[in-house]
Amino acid sequence: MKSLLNAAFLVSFAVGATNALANHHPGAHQPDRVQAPAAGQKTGKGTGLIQQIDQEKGAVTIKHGSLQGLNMPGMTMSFLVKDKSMLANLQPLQKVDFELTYDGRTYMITKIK
Ligand SMILES: [Cu+2]
Repeated sequence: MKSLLNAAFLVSFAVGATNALANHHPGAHQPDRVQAPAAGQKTGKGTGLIQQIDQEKGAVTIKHGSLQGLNMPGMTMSFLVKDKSMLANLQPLQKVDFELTYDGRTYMITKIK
């Protein structure tokens, strides 16, 4: 009985975590143990149009299509880049292909061109 309750608890937790990920703006911080086992860091890739570049912050705003691997629909949002030098050759309205990681909290572009 106890394990059944635990299972139900975990399932409802997992559903909550999945919903948060689908919205991709999790409201509350989720404890690390809630993350799917072996998920760790996820990777994804996508295509989009540069909207804005923030050299100081090391971020780029991209109007992107759905992201492969990350369950994210198309939208306009800001991403951090792994290295600010990656922003050097980018300009607004440029079409880019990019790869990124998601560690449960932060989306980080690792490749963009
Ligand atoms: Cu997005």
